[in-house]
Amino acid sequence: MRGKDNLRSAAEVLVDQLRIHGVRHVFCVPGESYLAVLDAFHDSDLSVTVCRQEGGAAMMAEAIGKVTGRPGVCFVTRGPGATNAAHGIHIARQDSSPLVMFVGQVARDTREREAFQELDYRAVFGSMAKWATEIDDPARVPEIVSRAFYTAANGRPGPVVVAIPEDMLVERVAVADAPPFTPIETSPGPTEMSRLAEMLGAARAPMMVLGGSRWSQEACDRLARFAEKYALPVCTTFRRGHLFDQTHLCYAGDLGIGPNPKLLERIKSSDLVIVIGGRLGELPSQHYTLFDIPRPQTQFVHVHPGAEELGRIYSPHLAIHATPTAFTAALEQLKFTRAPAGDAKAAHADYLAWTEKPTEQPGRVNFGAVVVWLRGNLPADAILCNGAGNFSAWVHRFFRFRRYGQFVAPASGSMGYGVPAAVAMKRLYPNRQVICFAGDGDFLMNGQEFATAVQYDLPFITIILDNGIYGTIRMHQEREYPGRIFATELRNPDFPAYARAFGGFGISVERTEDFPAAFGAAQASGKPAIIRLVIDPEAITPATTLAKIRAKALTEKNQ
Ligand SMILES: Cc1ncc(C[n+]2csc(CCOP(=O)(O)OP(=O)(O)O)c2C)c(N)n1
Ligand SMILES: [Mg+2]
Repeated sequence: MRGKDNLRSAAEVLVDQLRIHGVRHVFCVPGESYLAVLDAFHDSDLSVTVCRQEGGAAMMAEAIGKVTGRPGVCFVTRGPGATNAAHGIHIARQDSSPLVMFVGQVARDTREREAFQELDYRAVFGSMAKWATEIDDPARVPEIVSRAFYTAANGRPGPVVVAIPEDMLVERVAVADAPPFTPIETSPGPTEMSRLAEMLGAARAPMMVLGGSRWSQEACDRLARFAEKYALPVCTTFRRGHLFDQTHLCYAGDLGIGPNPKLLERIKSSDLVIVIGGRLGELPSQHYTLFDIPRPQTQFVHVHPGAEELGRIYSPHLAIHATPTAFTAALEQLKFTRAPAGDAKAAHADYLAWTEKPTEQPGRVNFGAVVVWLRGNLPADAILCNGAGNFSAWVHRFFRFRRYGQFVAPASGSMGYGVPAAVAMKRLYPNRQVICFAGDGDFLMNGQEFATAVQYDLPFITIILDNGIYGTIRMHQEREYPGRIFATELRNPDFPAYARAFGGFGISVERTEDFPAAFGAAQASGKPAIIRLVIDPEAITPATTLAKIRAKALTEKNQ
């Protein structure tokens, strides 16, 4: 957009630049520090979602980055706006998701005086963001925004923070737009691929471990075809279950918190482990115990899009610097002198046995049974979101993800993620069914974004697991300090009434058998909905109870 002088304000250049880079959605909480950008949005065709808290806005943008592989974008105000948003920046960092956050900044001539809400964003986000910068010169907006997109999306993706001083935004400039950024697919070289073929051909019991970002449906399909051709077992890491069709005959299970012990045994006895896309962080590596550091005890291949991640913790027998998408394309061309002789049958049978039926639980609502019902009744392209808490263990274990991008949850273990992620997914895919699972603690960390769902008519269903405790912490407390309950109990609001107060639909479920009807009613309402499940706090994991954990800890203490 140009004025009569044929010039544009820096804010207009910035918004034009977003459109050129393919941005369709922006999430924001407004601030007087970037009014000029809001005004440029006024005449643009971007879909702008105004949120209730910057943490929510940043998580929404992160969720867009997570499923599309292209940077999600949010705008927040200086100082408290930016620090509120830190939540989403941290998730983007740990989950390797592309995100660009713009922060309104004080005017350039007041900087360094600790002006109103002034912060030094390079310092504040220095260790959290992949790049943190500030634009001083309006003529450099195209250059810096372009770099922000390249940086966020390529290599190992991550968050970029760009501070935009308010006086800079209103300056008018004649400047050419930068062209659209391009995602760069780093392809493996022929030498590494032939070495991989040799290693696979020689392996007795190989295992593929999928994680991280930079996947696509195409990449997942190619990997599945390769696994099927050679009967290679495949597992997925913490909260990356959507990278492999879990009903596929080669699916071996979820390598996260509380994994199937048989999966762990199988990985430990593998003579070749191929980690594709992920960092094999603390949770999937079972607190860094699964493989020796730095040199794993088994033949170890690491495929990662970030060169700096290869050899960072594990010194691999073969390192392949490639994006999962490019790597899986190369896999399809792989030539063997000796074809791999995998056997995924037993691994998949172990997975099915572990997940087929819900476990017995105290209380009248068995969440495992609810998840099993959902897995049989949700459409194949439904999207599931959640935050953090023990409740998510039932989703990881009993749901069966089929498609890429179907599971949107923080590998970083950040509470409060589910509702913002569901808002973002419903904005991105209005015609897909979106379900959010939230703990009672987890929900209220960003429950205010339920108002955003109502404001934009986003009818997703939030299932709140109301057990009256910060269950995860209570579980650890009983393990470490049995019987000494402290700061883990919750007195909750009436969640269905909360939903109704916001203009949504709310219902409580006290027995497993009442869930399908409640779900139907939530769907039929056509509104954002909350279904509260009354969960017995004793039902702390699918495998055990609080009383058992306490008793075990007391016995061990007394020994
Ligand atoms: C932002 C954030 N704060 C604190 C924690 C620590 N934490 C992890 S799980 C948890 C309790 C979750 O409680 P709830 O949502 O009720 O789920 P439950 O474990 O009871 O199923 C807490 C406090 C965290 N992971 N993230
Ligand atoms: Mg709870």
